[in-house]
Amino acid sequence: MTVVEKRSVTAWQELDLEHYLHPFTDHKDLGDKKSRIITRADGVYIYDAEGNKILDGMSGLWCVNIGYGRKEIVKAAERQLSELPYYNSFFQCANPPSIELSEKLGELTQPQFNRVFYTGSGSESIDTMLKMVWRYWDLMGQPERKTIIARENAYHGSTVAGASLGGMAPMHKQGGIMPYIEHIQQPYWFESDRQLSNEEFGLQAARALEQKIEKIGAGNVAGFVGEPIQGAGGVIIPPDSYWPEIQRICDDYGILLITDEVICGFGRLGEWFGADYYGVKPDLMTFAKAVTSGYLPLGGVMVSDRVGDVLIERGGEFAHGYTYSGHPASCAVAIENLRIMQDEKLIERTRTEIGPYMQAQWANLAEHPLVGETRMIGLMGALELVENKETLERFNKDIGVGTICRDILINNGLVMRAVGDTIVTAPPLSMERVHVDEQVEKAWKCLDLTQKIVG
Ligand code: PXG
Repeated sequence: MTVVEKRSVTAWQELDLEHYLHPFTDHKDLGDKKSRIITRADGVYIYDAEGNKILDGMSGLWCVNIGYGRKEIVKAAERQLSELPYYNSFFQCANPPSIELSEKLGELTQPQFNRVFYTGSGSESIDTMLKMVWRYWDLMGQPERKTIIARENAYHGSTVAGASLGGMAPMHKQGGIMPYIEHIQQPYWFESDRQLSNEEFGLQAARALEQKIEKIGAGNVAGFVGEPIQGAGGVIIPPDSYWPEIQRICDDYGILLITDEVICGFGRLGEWFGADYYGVKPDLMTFAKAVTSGYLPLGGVMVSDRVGDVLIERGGEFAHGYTYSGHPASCAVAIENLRIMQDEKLIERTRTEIGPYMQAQWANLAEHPLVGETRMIGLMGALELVENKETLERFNKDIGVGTICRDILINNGLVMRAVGDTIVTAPPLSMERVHVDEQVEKAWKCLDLTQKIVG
């Protein structure tokens, strides 16, 4: 049984160019280069139609945390699709997998979380969160509390609310920006003038929130949203002083704290959620990606009792929801995925074994002449490419050294992402030491090859 016809690589590429508009892609540019057609995957490797085996240092797109090819997941999906492939959760209906997953998520999250609202993606989770925040303050009798403060260079998805809350200038340019959204600086020490110590800089970056609240007027502010570690922005690991100060400010002003856990959630940092890693207590958490390890689409918002009790006790109907909210097959896959994470202790392993091993190997890349800084928490890391290792001066942007390096990496059997001149990685939590060694050896070799071109 085959669902997709087998074709030659060039036939796939031609059809792709003709008919398929890809996300975040310059199609004129793609026309010159052609797509790489990924045909299968197993463990920590993906395979393309030309037969290349590539170590996936990005877990797909920050999501395949348990690795590829897990037959238990396929069976869970098959069982559910046979029994009940779809039914909606509107009109007083529910299905067993979505209920069981809700119970499970209540157990895995901090004690204030006992309820979940399902979506189909991270972007939809962000939209849901925004509407919940507005609804909450309306029901609290403070409808003027509308503004949500987010960070520059944050990524919160591609829908209009996601792009607006995100801090990506090119997205704002093309999609506009919604009202009631404000941005403050990101806690990116390497990009700062580096005059302050890391810890002092963290405090200063957090206090930008306080200044913004004062400027807008505390009575107009609804909440603050941030990724525990910014992912798509370049794996920006905040100084340890940052999140406790953000928590202090949110508490002082009574505004809602929202962590966007779409990347950090489900083990990436060696804890279930980024909020757990940083010891903060959010009121809402958005999630997606690794809740199913990407095997099927699913997202959601964890709702604390502070918000949930008000929505339910005072709110009547919350006029919001999606066809695929609580999709039974996605929820069944999520349950099996979380079982695997727990039974195989993938998160403890990330915290105490494979994470520390990878962090130590990754840190060795700092010796390379092109590398100005390395950083990694759990299995989420970055390295900064610089022209001058002493002064940490970057290359001229027009050179595109990050993209050059990224292309060399994939042609040598390793996927990592380039965010400008920052190379980022988030490999599967199922990595073994041999895979870590392979990744770091390949990275070093490709840095050498990059240096030959730009050095
Ligand atoms: N929040 C965060 C923190 C994310 O990383 C989203 C929301 C949106 O999720 P959906 O499922 O709607 O895509 C994301 C998504 C990249 C890249 O290039 C990162 C994401 C998506 C696409 C590309 O690193 N993150």
